[in-house]
Amino acid sequence: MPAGKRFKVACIGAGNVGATVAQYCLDMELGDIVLTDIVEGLPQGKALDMTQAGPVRGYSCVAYGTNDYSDIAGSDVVVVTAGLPRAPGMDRLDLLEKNGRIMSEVCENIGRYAPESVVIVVTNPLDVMTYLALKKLGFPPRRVVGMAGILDSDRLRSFVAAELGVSMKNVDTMLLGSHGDEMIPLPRYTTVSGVPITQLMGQDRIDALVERARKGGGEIVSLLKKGSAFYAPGASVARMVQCILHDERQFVPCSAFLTGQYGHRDVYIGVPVRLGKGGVEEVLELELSTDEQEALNQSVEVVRKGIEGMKEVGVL
Ligand code: TXD
Repeated sequence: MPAGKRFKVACIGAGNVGATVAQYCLDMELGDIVLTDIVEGLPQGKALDMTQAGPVRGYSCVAYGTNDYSDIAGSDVVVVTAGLPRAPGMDRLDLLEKNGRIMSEVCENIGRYAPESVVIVVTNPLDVMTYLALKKLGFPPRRVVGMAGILDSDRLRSFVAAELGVSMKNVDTMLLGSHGDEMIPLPRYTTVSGVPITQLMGQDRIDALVERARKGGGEIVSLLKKGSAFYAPGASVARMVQCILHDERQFVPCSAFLTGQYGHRDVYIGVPVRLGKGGVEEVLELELSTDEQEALNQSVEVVRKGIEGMKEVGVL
């Protein structure tokens, strides 16, 4: 980056998650934000409000709201949260078609105005939408990555910390597979300051915490009644933005394109990656037990069905 120039982060979709990503990115002083949405006034209002928090929070970066895609020009990172939630009566294919069409339109504009960016996809169904984004953008796969694993792992970290009465900062974990119900925890890689939790609690407690993390999104949806989680998802995306812009090369779980790793190719699934300036710099292959490999294969099958579904409805 030339001296004196700030990074630029575009958030496409200024709803709950998009706006929270923007807010965390500003607070972390990662760069200036462009918030865009199809709803007129929404991104403008939220951007103005966020910028006005700057003097109190002590950041110099600003947010700009727009309904015009050309304003994302030159963005270093583009975060896509645009989409519709699954409404009552809408089946899986309906949602795939609707969000697939939105994703296609969004990607056409990213390709036109921010062709050098790293794109982080957040819209559900996550692995399927990230695959669609890759195909529509035609970017190298390392520059198209999905967010889900950091969120699932952060949920598990918070539950483990509460259970053991230790700081959340001391708990680390790695997991695989799709988002939520399909996640594959790796308790032997879940540690408190390097000590595996398998040495700190019984298998029954580990199972209970993993189950709660797996259903973590649903637990929040049923409490909120309307809408879904956005603070932890927003924080998880902001951490990915930070890894990329600051070339941190953190080892984190993300939805990444496989080219033979774990026995799969031409599909997106949650795996450990090294995340840095170029996006996904490497997919790390862990040794898996037979059960874990089997669970990953099943997760991949679900994603493949989603990809087939998009072909059925003519989005892909
Ligand atoms: O872990 C994860 N990946 C997730 C995914 C965690 C949380 C949320 N997850 C998914 O993200 C969720 O299932 C949705 O598919 C997205 C966005 O969730 P959010 O809670 O932010 O939804 P909102 O508040 O409904 O915001 C969506 C916005 C809304 O303002 C729409 O007007 C806008 O998307 N939208 C568009 N913006 C731009 N362009 C187009 N075409 C468009 N269509 C809708």
